[in-house]
Amino acid sequence: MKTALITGASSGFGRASVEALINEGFKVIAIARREERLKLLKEKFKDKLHIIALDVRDKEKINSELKNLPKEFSDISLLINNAGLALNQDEFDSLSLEDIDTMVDTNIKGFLYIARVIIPILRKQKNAYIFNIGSVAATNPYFGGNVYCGTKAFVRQFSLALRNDLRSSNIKVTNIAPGLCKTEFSEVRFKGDKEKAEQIYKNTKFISADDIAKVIISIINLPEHININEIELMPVTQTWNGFHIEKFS
Ligand code: NDP
Ligand code: 8X3
Repeated sequence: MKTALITGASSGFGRASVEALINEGFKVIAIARREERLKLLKEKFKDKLHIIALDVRDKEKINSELKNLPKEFSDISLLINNAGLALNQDEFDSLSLEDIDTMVDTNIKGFLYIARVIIPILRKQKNAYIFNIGSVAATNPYFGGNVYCGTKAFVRQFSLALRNDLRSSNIKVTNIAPGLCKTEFSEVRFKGDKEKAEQIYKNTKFISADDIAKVIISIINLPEHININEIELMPVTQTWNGFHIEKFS
């Protein structure tokens, strides 16, 4: 039985991917900060799941936990590097330094700490896969996206460059760049303002977390010699908005 490691497994894409991969015959290591959520997953998936409550910004804990995995979960062959967040959607100079740090430290540094400790394990497998969760925000700068857009541009470019580093290995790398998806993402972005978050998804269509899990499953079931470098997906109701031209009044 193959083993996958998923960060951000307590909600959204990560949570949906836990279930989809277990249904696909994987054992899963689920990582997130909210231990109570992980414990509920453990009750459901029992010995198919190993849970680790940690903050991906905590590199010491990542190293100690992931270098001492239970034997039955130690042969990881699939990583979904997914934990991440946006905080606020305002002009850059109104962002707090704390929010800036949280986005950069989670979406870039935490993401790298996880990749750094897992890639040597993936190298030992006959076939391995890394899914990095980027965003359309990487290539479509929007008002108030500033730091978040920048972190996802990092994820995208890192993923593509990592493909070069791993070209003689058995590890494939895919950057997944979703558009509008309904998860806890907007509620986190707007700091618990459920009404504001709900407005984002009102009167339109959106991608679900299960849709993202389905994309991952369909990619891992492609012929072995194919690497999907990048996949961008949006709901049918989302497109680009063109350039903004500011007019003098
Ligand atoms: P959710 O808010 O539903 O899930 C985010 C997950 O990340 C949670 O499980 C959360 O768990 C975890 N997480 C956040 N910070 C940390 C941390 N410091 N350490 C460990 N885990 C952390 O959002 P999504 O599922 O939508 O987001 C998943 C990824 O997808 C993110 O990288 C996001 O940027 C990206 N994305 C989302 C889109 C969307 O429209 N929803 C579109 C494009 C990309 P906990 O709080 O328990 O730690
Ligand atoms: C999340 C999608 O458009 O809010 O990455 O940045 S967006």
